[in-house]
Amino acid sequence: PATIYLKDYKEPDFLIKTVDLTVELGEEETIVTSRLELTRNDENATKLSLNGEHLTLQSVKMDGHMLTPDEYNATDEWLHLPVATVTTDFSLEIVTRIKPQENTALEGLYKSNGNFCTQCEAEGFRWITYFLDRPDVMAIYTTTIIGDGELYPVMLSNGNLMQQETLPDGRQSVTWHDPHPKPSYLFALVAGNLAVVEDKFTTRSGRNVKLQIFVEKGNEDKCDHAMTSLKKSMKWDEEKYGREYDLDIFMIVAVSDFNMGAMENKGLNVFNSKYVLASPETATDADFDGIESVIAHEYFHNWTGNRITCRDWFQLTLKEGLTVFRDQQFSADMNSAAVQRIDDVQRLRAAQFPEDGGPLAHPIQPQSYVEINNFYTATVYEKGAEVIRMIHTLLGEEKFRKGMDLYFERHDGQAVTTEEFVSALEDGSGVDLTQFRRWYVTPGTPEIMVDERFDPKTGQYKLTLEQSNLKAGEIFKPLHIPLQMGLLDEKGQAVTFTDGPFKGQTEGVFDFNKKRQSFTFSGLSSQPKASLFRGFSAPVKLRQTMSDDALAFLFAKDQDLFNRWDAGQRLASNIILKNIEAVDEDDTAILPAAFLDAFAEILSDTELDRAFTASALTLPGEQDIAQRMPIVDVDAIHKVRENARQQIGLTFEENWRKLYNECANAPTPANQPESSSRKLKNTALRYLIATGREEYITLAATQFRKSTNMTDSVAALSGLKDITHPVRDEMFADYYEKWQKDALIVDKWFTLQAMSMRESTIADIKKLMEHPAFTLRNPNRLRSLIGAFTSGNPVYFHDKSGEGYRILSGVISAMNKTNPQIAARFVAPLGQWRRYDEDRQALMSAELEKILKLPDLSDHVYEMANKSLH
Ligand code: HT7
Ligand code: ZN
Repeated sequence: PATIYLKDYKEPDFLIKTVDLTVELGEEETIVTSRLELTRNDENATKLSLNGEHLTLQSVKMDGHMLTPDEYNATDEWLHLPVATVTTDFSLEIVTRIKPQENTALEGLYKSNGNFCTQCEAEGFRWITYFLDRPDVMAIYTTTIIGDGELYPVMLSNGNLMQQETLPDGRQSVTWHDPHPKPSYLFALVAGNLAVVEDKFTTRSGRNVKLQIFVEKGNEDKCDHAMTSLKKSMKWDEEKYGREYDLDIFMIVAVSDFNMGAMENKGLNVFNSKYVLASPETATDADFDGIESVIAHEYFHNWTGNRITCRDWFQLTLKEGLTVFRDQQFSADMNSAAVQRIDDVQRLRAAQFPEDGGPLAHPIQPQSYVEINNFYTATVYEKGAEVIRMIHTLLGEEKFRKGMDLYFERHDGQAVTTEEFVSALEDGSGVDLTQFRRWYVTPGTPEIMVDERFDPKTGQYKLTLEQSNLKAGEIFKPLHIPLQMGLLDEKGQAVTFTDGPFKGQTEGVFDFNKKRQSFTFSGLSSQPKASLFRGFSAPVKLRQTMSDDALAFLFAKDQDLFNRWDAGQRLASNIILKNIEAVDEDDTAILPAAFLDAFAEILSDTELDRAFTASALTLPGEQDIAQRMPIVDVDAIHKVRENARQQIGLTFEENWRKLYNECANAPTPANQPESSSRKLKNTALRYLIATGREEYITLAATQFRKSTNMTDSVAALSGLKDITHPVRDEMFADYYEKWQKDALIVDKWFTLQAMSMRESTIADIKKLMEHPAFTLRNPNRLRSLIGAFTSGNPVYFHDKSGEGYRILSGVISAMNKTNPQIAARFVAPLGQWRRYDEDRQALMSAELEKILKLPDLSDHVYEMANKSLH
């Protein structure tokens, strides 16, 4: 397969001004007639090459003249047409036939539960018709959908509704027109027998916008939260960024078969139903949060992605990093900012750090790719968002807004590069970002070594930081890193700086832009404790040796809530790692007094937000701990972490019981959402179950039986999933019996079992793959079982028999042809093989080799497996 390089970018030879599409939907096949108005962009071009895949070409007309097959050249991927150099403007009419019913890849036009829908990002439009399918070709679209009005009463496309009629042959015809020029990846079409929930929003300049959410019939009562989230997002973007919506209608359609979370098509967002449908009985609090943030994310794309789009796919982070940053800001404003930040960083560390440390590492602006779908990664999205956040931190809120205003003003209606984005921020703010630009092209996570010196005689404290980045290799040059920090005195009070750029303040953002750099602070009476990279001000790994006591001190006292949480996580990881070294001699984790005291302090602090308390009292996950081991020992990590959980459960048993009862029965403190009480209550429940006492199994079972909300039901099941006990089987059976008709809830049932720690887990998973409700065809179902197993069950995925790896490679080979996008996404866990012992390395790489030998290997899977192996 060919590799595409950023350095080879060339403007298109021709541009498309208008697109007039007629899509005739049929039960066997769909006929697409595309009328294009084109114009020359390169005076020397003699050939127009249009992308097209999986299409049957019926006819081509140029300027009204029907071309004969010898006048064009159609291949599997292209339609080449000669164009005389004297021709400037011309028209084309292309008729193609496609089979959406047979489309299992969920790209282009496909059917989901009997409804037609599209997914065109990144290169799906070429599955619908021949086109210049690249984001720098922006055109105005008019779309007519024709089909059986009884089967498909709802027919939607981008823009505003122009006409709806019944044709003489009885078919329904609906025409939409989108006045905003857009790239083809933002095209959308939906047709089906769907229910609609409506609302409205008036923009601050007085435009009345109709809001519609289309769902399968019977789901109308599960749209309230999505609708509220949409209205909040629209208002927030006006207030925070001055961005208004620009059409008279905004539509969301929920579909059950979708490769990713959602898609920001202009005026017609298509969503995975997971990110729309919710009621307290059917969705957890985490699901509610997910919906709020994905609705916001897609809505915010209207300005960061749609009005201003990417010049080419190497610029993907231009829209994705920026939009993730904006949705994170939004969620922080809607909820507890500290908890939001903790969740965001946890996600980054869990998904992006391993990617950046492994064979699939790439800069947020990749320089080459084989298959662009493989670059919708945690790096482009989540690290991309951190890069924007660092610009925000360096500029400050006011200058950042000035920069963003200039970006919108300068580039509205254009397809641009990340360089143009950074220049606009620089010009709007007046802040030099020359060195900062290196973040865009540097792969790998910087590591920061810390050296501290205090001179009691002079009262001077000298902090020396050194940055390094193994992945950057030859191209390593120091990055411009915002160091947000403060100092704490011996009582834990914030120290006021007596000199330097932040004199008189207790916190500052320092420019750390050299390989090795010192920062000095004077006027101190004793050695301070430094609280570094507050709020996770840069996506770096801090390599700082700190005593348990020092970490416990920050855990208990730091003014910055994020760093308080982080100190607790570092402390717990240190302790677990120390215990792992001793695991062969003694199975019991030893939790030092410093840790238990700090834990007790947080446990009894009723002033803290309950959701924060829950996060602070949760031990780092097994994968977090694994990241700190040169060779990961999944079994030892699990054993020691579980021992620690049991010890914490037993040591604070009375506190957990009290907390459980308080959170379950007493009202939630004012200014905190109900969900924070559920989160803390269920944290307490997990520790109580960890004690091993039978009475808490009964408590979980009672919670499950009495629960009226999905959060508590799932938490109870999750608490029981690892035990072998009749109650466990009864609960899982009851749950399935009750919810078997609701796909999203059944997904949770699969996930919980995939993450079980019972000895029978591998056999159970194989059995579940044979379950009548399991299918490889639905990405949500696949992720719920196989995704949860590979990313959420390290012990059994890495079972020394190699069975976990074989399950995964079996799924990849089964999906390689039917849905290569999804198949490729499942390769990454095997790519981590170098992190494991020799036996596992051999087993994992053997599966990668097997995958590479598959007949008809897709480019998607090839690229991931090949990079993972070598
Ligand atoms: N921009 C959207 C990306 C997306 C996507 C990409 C490839 C294949 C399928 C896809 N579905 C959605 C989603 C987003 O980031 O907002
Ligand atoms: Zn996005």
